Amino acid sequence: DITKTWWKEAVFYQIYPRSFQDSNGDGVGDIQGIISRLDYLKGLGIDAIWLSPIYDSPNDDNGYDIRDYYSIMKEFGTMEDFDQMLYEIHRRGMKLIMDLVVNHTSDEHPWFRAAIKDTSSKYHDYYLFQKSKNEQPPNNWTSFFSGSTWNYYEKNEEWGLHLFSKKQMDLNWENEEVRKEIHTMIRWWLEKGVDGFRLDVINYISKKSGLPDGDEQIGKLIGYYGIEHYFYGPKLHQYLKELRREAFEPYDAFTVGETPGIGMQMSKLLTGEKRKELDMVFSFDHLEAPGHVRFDEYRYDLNYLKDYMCYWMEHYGNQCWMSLFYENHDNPRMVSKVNPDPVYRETLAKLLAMIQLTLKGTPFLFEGQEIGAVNKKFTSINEIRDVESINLYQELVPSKGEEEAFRIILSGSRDHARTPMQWNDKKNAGFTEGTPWISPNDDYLEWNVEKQLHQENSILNFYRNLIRLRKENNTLIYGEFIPINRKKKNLFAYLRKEGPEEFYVECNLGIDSMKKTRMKGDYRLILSNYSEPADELRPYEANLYQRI
Ligand code: ISL
Ligand code: CA
Repeated sequence: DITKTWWKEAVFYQIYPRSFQDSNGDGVGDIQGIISRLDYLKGLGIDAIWLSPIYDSPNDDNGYDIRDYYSIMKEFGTMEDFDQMLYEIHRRGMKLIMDLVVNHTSDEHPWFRAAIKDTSSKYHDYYLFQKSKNEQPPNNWTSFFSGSTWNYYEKNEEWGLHLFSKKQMDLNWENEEVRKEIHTMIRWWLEKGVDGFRLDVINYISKKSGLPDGDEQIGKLIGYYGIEHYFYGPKLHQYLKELRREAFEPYDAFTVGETPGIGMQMSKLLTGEKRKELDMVFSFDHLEAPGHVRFDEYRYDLNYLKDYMCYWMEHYGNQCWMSLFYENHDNPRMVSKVNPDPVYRETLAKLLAMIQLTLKGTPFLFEGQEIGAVNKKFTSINEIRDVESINLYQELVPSKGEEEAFRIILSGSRDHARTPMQWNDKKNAGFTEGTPWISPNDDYLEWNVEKQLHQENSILNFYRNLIRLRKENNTLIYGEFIPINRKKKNLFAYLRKEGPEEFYVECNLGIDSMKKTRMKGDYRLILSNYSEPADELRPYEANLYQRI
């Protein structure tokens, strides 16, 4: 009784365009670069591409600060390049989903310009401005990128709200005209033929009216003040239903919401098939172990991932469908979080691949994951480009000192995911002929696409095999998920079952060998991250069997 659709069967691949492939030597990835790598993605088995923002932007937050929703960032190319890319993606039988950033715009967007130029203009109400009696901001909310969420506009003697950087101003979704502008813009891209959208921080769009102070306790606990007033706002469902009706539905467009912090029950309400809101969400609770935040230095225990996944698989229901991911452009590399010891890098990367591609849900790979990319050993704050890291560093230095502040940045910086894609062992990993906007990880001589394409047992070919198996066997997509020996620490074993077809996955989540679970029946090993079978489950061993 699960509805079958293309996006449940697809394997998605996220491209961070700035870091993927430069085609003209200016050191910045671009659309022609992407076009030149489409055959590679097709060869890997990718069905759909999620492209991080490529709209015109002053790049305070690498495109997540949009100046013009209707044009392409000059550094990335032209609208003709975009049209060509879309054509080339479709020609290969793949789909394209765009990044939709509509919680905020750049402060250089013409709407915002008009809003601050003349407070009586209609555009003033497109954003969230407030007066304040004293010199203090209107409330105690804190920005995700450090400091207050309020920026003061002296000429107008008022404050403007920004949950992210002060160049990313929050839109006023209460204003119907704002919502209509957004619907029109979405339809314009769908009219071009794009297949759907990833909706940036879409659960933040509705703010509690009056924008009251955030609770002190919650602020201290979560690390950001005010979040309870917007992470699941009063009109969220209304706005999403309207978006779907007015923009997505007429084009049968696919949507995946980026929804930090909402947990399972709210995810169900956002994605329940009959509720007609979103198709899927990215939930993030599994990216850090409980009690930890991204900037902590700690080892991530995969037993937590197992518990989280089992819990979701068992309770999310048949009306909702999970997204499966560990990485994106906002997070350090998973292999590094779990175990940075290079001895385990390859085995661990393959174990992670096995889990991601055999659980029930839609896998989203992030560029570089398929070659086992790890965090870069940045050595100085001068190598860091990300606005979040730079702001946090500046906030920390006075109390912690430069060394400690940099250590914290190094643990959690989003730049770990943003170093150039490692294509080969040539200059700058084959990413650019010029000077890259961020320098590549220095392991690229050994770890690159070209090398792994030629090695039969590479991580890349492991991914390729898994994707192929998933495509050839619907059971790996729609089949029931049945955990085996669930309570046993470090063992992650499960069946995927549909009718007479059955697959069995067994994984060792730790570095100590362990006993195998005896299964009744005959199973044939079809994929393993070890070249020879053994009686024990070795460190990070991952095996896929098919019942015969
Ligand atoms: O910043 C957070 C807490 O540290 C996250 O929960 C945050 O809400 C989330 O990462 C939002 O990310 C998205 O929107 C941002 C942009 O910088 C990110 O790159 C994007 O993925 C603002 O547009
Ligand atoms: Ca370029």
